Amino acid sequence: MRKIALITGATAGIGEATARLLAEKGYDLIITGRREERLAKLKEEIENATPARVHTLRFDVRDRRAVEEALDSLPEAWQAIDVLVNNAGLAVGLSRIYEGEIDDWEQMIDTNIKGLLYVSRKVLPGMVERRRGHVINISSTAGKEVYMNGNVYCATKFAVDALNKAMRLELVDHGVKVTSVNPGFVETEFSLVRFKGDTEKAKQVYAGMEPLHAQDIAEVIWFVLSRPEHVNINEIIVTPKAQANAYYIHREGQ
Ligand code: NDP
Ligand code: 8X3
Repeated sequence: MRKIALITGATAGIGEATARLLAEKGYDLIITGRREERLAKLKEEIENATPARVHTLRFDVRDRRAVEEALDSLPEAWQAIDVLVNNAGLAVGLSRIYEGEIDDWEQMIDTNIKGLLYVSRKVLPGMVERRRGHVINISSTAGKEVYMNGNVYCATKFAVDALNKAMRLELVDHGVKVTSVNPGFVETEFSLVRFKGDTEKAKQVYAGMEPLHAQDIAEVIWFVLSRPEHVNINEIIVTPKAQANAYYIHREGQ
């Protein structure tokens, strides 16, 4: 029987690459995000290119009711979710904490922590009932070490790290695996979002080094999922070759 993976934030970057790869590997997909046209386009492309079936759910993870309604709306054939990839997330702004934009903080906290919790709260009971499943939480090197001006974004990813550990503790006796994938710099729409559409600033983040590509993380997620049933990868940190940790990056010519 084909497995079902629900991927949040599949309209761009890591989520989109993961959706495409898991479809190739034999999963049916529930893809979510706020941008409906992108969801529809991705569904069409994946269904044309692979045997996968794709169900789209448009919602904002910050909106608790919308999350609940969307997941309650799943037809019966889509309810037995085998894999949850908690990927939707973002950084907004990069400034010292005493100069930070409080609206930006709220957006990060509401998306990266509360949104992840709302989705998990709806999906986990089914996994517990069926005594199988795998949750992959996308945290970050920013959830392992704090870097200058990263403050609240880092705090949200430290929270994801803590929730990942909590989930593993509380699901281990229910046959559900839990893994965190912690990437360093990945060139996606992430920096464009962080710098509120400033393409020049976004480009500078990756100057003089080769960042990871979304596909690199999709392949790590596939590696995690394709281990034998008795094996659980607890967490995995993956950076570009030029990145030593969350804040030390070697740039050519600098
Ligand atoms: P992108 O900006 O390319 O993709 C982010 C995805 O999250 C989009 O699909 C977006 O969909 C979705 N999303 C954001 N906010 C919401 C929301 N409120 N409700 C629903 N969906 C939302 O970034 P990445 O692919 O790089 O980021 C994916 C994850 O990886 C994030 O959790 C990020 O923190 C993490 N990460 C990224 C790294 C990087 O360097 N790129 C490194 C480490 C971790 P839409 O806008 O359509 O709603
Ligand atoms: C995203 C990577 O280093 O920009 O989590 O925070 S970083």
